[in-house]
Amino acid sequence: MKKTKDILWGGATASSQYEGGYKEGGKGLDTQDCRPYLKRTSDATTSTRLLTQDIIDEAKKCEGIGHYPFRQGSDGYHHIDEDIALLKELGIDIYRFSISWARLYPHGDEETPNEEGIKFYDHIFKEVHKAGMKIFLTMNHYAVPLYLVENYGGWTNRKLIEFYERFATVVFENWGEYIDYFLPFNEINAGYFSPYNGVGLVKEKDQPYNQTLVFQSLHHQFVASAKTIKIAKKLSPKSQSGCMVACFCYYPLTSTPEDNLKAVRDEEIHQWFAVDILANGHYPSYMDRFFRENDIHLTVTEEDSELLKKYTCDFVSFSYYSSSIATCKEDGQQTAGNLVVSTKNPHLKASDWGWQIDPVGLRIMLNKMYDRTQKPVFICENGLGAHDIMEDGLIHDPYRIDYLEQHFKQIDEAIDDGVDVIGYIMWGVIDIVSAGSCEMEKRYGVVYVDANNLGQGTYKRYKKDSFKWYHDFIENKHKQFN
Ligand code: BGP
Repeated sequence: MKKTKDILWGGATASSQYEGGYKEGGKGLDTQDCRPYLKRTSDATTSTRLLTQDIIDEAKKCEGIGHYPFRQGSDGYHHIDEDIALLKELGIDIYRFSISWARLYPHGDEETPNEEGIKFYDHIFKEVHKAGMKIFLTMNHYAVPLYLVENYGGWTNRKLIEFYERFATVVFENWGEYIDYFLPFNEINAGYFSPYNGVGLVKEKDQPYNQTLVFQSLHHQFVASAKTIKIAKKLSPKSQSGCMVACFCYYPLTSTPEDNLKAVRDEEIHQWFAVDILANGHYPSYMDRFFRENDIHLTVTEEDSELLKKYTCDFVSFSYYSSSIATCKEDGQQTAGNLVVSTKNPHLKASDWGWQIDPVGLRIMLNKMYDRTQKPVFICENGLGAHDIMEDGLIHDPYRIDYLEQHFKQIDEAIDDGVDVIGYIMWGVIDIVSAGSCEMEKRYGVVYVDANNLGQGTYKRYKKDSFKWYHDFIENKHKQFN
């Protein structure tokens, strides 16, 4: 029986939110480099998340960093050695990071990779390995080369599967020996509710996304995921392959049967369908009705179905920040959440960004994910985005320590429930730019980066109070739990 003291404890970044150096070392522009920071208003998230061509054209005209935070991230490109040393000092067992596709393939359709990109990641893999940390690799974390978006239509084009295979082959040829766990895609279900981020689909002005295009793009990613697992089995036999979804943990607003049915349906379409395909190897039957009712017609070849069936993932993983409410009533008071807006839960407190804090929801998701797939489960993103204040080089973040403590207790409960948990990875372990709202000041880390939403600051690193807390927790974890 798995014990909490035996699981892995880690931290995560993502290339587009962390690296910066958006044009250095031969890197090409990607979708995230075109997302502007806009002062938070109700529609800011939409316009900085579902980009139209005019916003992209505007971004391409801007030569420098301008107000495009992902072009600078946390300036990891110039702080990588210092940051790996900090992670080693923190004592984490495993570091999750992603590769910028456009740093290896500036356009995305080249036959051979950019050598400076290979050198950059070669250094990272070797240094992280030398520091004694395991590696959890996210191959692609939202950033699609802009050239593929503008010249192929992003993932609507089946050609992207072939380009992705080239990318995966180079990754596993060069670094397969260093990779312990990997995801072909971050939050692969995000393509449904965030098509620009997830599948590189430019939004038509004043038009809803064409749902057949969205789900055909997702299908191409599912096939690319299966092909990546096939490549890894050959080139990196010791690595474990995973799938990952953003989890929303829907509760019905009332005990009416209608609200309960809505909670079932919302979870199916927002998170389970991608898990069912990648973990079980076929489209679940409830999607037939969804496609029929939404007039969605996919092109699925015999080979696609064979690949999905043969190359399912070894483990399942998810990001969890907050739980959500499902209701048939339209007038419920709304609040923000990771990637999607939810109805407010009157029983829960919310973060500074309105995300509803619910540690028990993490235990529920762990149980549901394990019961559904019977595969080992990795929590590969969790944490608290907050306004941290630095005074005289000190950052007191008791609210983050409390958030983490509460969630860790629920992981221990889930393991006691019999869930086979592989590990926990704290999101944004070093402050990075927020994926949803493009804000540097929405901080998750135990390491503070001195930079604001406008990219002003020294970019110096400072350990928050939570740094020592997490270090001591990992060091003494066997005393925390049974
Ligand atoms: C997930 C992404 C991460 C991270 C996280 C927190 O969707 O996988 O990239 O950003 O959300 O969200 P945010 O950065 O919007 O606070």
